[in-house]
Amino acid sequence: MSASHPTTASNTAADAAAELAADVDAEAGIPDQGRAFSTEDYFNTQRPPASLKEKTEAMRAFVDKWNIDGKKVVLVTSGGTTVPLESNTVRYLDNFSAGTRGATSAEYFLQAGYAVIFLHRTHSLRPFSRHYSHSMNPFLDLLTVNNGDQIDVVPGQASKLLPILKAYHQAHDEGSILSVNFQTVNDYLWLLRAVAGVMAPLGRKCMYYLAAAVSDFFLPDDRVAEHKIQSTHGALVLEMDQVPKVLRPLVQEWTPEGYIVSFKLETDDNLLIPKARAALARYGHQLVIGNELHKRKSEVVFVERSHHEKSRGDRSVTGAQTPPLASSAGDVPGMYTETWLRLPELAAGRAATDEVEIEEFIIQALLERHHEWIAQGEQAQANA
Ligand code: 9Z3
Repeated sequence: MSASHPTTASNTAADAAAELAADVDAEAGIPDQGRAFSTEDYFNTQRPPASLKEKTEAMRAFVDKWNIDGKKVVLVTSGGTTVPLESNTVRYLDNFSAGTRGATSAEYFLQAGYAVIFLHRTHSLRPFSRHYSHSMNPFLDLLTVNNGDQIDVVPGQASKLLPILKAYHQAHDEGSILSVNFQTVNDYLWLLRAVAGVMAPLGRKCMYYLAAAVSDFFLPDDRVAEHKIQSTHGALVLEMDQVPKVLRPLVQEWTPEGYIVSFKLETDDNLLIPKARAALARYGHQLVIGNELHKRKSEVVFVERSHHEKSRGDRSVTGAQTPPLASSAGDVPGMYTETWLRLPELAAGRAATDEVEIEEFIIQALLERHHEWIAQGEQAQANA
């Protein structure tokens, strides 16, 4: 399968941004990764998942219902995508993510009055039930047998469970959460395009919160073995192609009015900000939230264009702290603003017994930004 690169003049800025990202990689000693499918080629050549139509219709019904009610809708993507090596899959490559970020964030969005489409990896953590995951906090440990045939909740556990149970029932009774699952990176890409088509009519009232850990590489359909790969053939040599960068069509074509937040995961602190900036330059969306793997639960950084640089009307941020950069590739002084959210500072003043989660503060900060994004759209309409 050969790669194809768009060559139209309109891609000059995008190409420059891609070059900028490649510069950051080169400086970090990351080799160039060969072939890339264009988004168009990808969808023209790769098979859609069998459930695409049914899931798209469920998402459409959900969005239509809440659009009539005037509710804001957020797409939360969560968990890692797989890349199967065989179509009768025994082995696959996986991207790291338990789904904690997505599941936790979905709860805070619901609390803030959003309707949530929760696009998640099969069997990854889910909103509400995540508090009682089988490995961290098995639910059987919450229960005791009383009088030989009654089930009671262990003393002290009921008060923790009650607010979770209430919020869970409220969301399900109102129908304000729709869970849609994916497994492979191919499922994810088709579903993302479908949901963007469904959410686009919401205009600025929709948000994309792209926390799923999405593979950068995949095996095209025509190179996936049908049956289990046999070890009798010796070493396994894999050549994978690059997944198309679908953030670009998402921002520019599929949902031009949506407020789009992507996450950038790095394991090298020094790459976090340059890579987040490169993503903003490349795709032109509103916000990149950077997180380093080991510190992801206690600190994140919001990277966005500074007020005077914003082309899509996003808000300015104050109180920015910019750590030293490993790379200055593509930096124009003052072009980007970084705001760090650090849990110990944010949780100061809370009771020591409170379990404080960084997602609470992430969502709080996003609500303001999304509100302003909507207000700017209304203002622009009034001026037109
Ligand atoms: C993230 O960075 C998420 O915050 C985590 C959450 C995957 C770290 P957990 O589920 O982990 O709480 O265990 N998600 C985005 C990862 C990603 O694939 N980003 C791409 C990249 O870094 C850009 S879309 O290149």
